[in-house]
Amino acid sequence: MTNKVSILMGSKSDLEIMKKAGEVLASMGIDYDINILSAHRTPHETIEFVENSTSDVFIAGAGGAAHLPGVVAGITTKPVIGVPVNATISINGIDSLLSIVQMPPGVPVATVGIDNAKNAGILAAQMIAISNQNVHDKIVAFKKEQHDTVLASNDALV
Ligand code: RP5
Repeated sequence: MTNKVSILMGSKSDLEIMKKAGEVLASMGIDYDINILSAHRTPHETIEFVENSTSDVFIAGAGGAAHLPGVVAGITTKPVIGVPVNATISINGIDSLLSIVQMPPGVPVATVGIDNAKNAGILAAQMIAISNQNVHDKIVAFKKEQHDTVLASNDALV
């Protein structure tokens, strides 16, 4: 069975941020789809998409009154990772962050930092790596590269 991730965002204006999640997934060899679907502007299409999706993990990003990740989490039994986007209407991303992280008990959304779609991609990959050896190996390699880069930058200081 091929693992898959669905990336959703509330507006085209979120794309520059949200595409970073896709770049991580692609680098790990994980299949994904990416769609603009809004909790407020296209609620029926959002529900229909999530109900019909076979993805293992959802990544949802939105800004301002950022309800999309929570709505997705209310529909699916799969893990949902929320990305608070610092949109033009947003109050420095703080409104987006609080809208996404302050979910009611029973409907969790794993929330990453403001605009940090890269971490959403990594977290989704780590979830998939639990049962996918190829992705696990890629995560191990990613961590090693990150580790070596820090040590090399330290060595370059002197
Ligand atoms: C949210 O409103 C979207 O996720 C976006 O971050 C924000 C602004 O949307 P646009 O007015 O740019 O389409 O629903």
